Amino acid sequence: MKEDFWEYICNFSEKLAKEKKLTAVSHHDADGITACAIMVDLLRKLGKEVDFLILKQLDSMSIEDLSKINNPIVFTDMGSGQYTLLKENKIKDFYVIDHHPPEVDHERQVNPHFYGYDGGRDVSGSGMAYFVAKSLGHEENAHIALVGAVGDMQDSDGKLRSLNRIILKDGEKQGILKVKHDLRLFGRQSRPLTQMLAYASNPFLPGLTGQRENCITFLQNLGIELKKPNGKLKSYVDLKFDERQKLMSALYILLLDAGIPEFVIQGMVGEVYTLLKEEKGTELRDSKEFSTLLNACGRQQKPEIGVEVCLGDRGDHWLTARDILQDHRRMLREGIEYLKKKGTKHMKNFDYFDSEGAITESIIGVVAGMAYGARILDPSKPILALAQDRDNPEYLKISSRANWGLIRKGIHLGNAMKDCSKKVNGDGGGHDIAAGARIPKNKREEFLQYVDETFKKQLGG
Ligand SMILES: [Mn+2]
Repeated sequence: MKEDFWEYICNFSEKLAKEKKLTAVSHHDADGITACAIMVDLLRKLGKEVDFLILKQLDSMSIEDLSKINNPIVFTDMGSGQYTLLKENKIKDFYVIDHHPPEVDHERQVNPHFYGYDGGRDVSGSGMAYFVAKSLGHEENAHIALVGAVGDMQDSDGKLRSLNRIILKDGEKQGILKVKHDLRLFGRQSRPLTQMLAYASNPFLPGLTGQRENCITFLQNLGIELKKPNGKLKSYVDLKFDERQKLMSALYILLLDAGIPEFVIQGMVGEVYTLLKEEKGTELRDSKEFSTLLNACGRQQKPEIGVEVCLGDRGDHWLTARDILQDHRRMLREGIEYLKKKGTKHMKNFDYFDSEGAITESIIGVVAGMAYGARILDPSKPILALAQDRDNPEYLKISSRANWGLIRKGIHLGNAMKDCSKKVNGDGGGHDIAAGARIPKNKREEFLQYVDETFKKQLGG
C-alpha cells in the first residue's frame, strides 16, 4: 500500500479510537454487511459501546432515522457520496469509511480515490473497514473483508488485485484463507453437482442450465460418480483433481461449441477463495457463496442476521440465514417463472416488463439479471423491469440491466436512468451495465419514451 495512504488511515483510526460510543451505519448488500461486522467487532474489542443500523440506501428518506442518533456515527460502504445530504440534514458528528466516488475531501473520511486507487476494483467498503481495523492492531477479519470484495464483484475478471490482494495475503498468512485456480461456478461447496450445473447462470450452460436430466447424463458420460460412498450427493469440492480437470475441459468445449465468446468462457475459471476455518460443504466455506448468503439477508430485509453470522454466530442466526437464503432462492425462481409466462413488452431500443406487484422491488433487478444470463431475455437489447415502490405506492421502481456487448455499442444505463428520471421528477443512476430509478407512477409512459430516445442517442442514432 502507498505509504501516505497508510499514514492517513492510521491518523483517521487514532481519531476514531478516541470515541467512547459509536453507531455503525452501513449498506444492506454483502459488502456493507461485512464492513459493518468488521467495524462492530473492532469497536467492541477496543472496549467501545457500539450498536449498528443497516440501510437500503442513504437518502432523503432514511436520513431521518439518523437524526435521532445522539452519539457519533461511523458510516461504512456509504457516506462519501452523500456529504451534502448529511450536512443539509444537520448530521454533524460522523466518520466515513467508504470506497464510492467522494463528493469532497474531509479529515473524518477514508476513501481510496484520493490516493489513486480504484474503488470499483482495488478495494471494497469492507476492505477499507479492514484496513482501519488493521491499523489498530486487528487483522483477524481478513476473510470477512474478502467476502465483501467478492460480493461487490471486484474479482469479476478472474482475480483480486491491488489492496484486495494485501487482504488476501494477510488471510493466507493467518491460515484463514486459501486461493486456488479452479472452476468458478456457483455452488461448488454447498450444492450437489447436478444442481450446480442446472442452476448455472454465469455463464449460462447451453443444454445444461435448467435441464437436470441432461446434467446427470453429462456427468455420467464423464465417468463421474454422482454419490459419495455414504450415499450422499457429491458437490464439486468432493471431486478428485483429475475429475475436476475432466469436468472443466468438458464445460469449456461445450461452451466453445455453442459459440460463446472466449472471454466469457475464461471467466468461468479463475481464482476461488476458501475460508479455511468454516465447515466444509457450507455456504460459509466459499467466499462467493458466503456473499450470496449475505446479499439474500439484505434483500429479504434481514441484514442484521447477516451481520451476526459475520460476527461468528453459528447458532440461531446462522440457521435463520440459511432459511432466508432458501426463501430468497424460491422467490427468484418464482420471479423467473412469472417473467417467462408473462413475457416482455417491446420499445424500439429496449424491452421491458412490469411485475405489477408479483415481484418485489428488492429482487426484481436480480431476476432481470438472471433472466438475461439464462437467455430468457433478448440479449440484443437492454431490459427495464418495473416494480411497485415499497415505501410509496405512488411510485415505481425501475431496474435496468444490459450486457457487455451493449456497453461496447455505447449503452450507459446509469446515465440514461439519471437523465430520464430527472425529466419526470424522479431520481436514478448507477453503472453502465446495471442501474435503477424511482419515478412517479403517472409518468410511466413519458419516462419509457425518454429512455427509448436516450438509448437511440447512445447507440449513435
Ligand atoms: Mn461496496
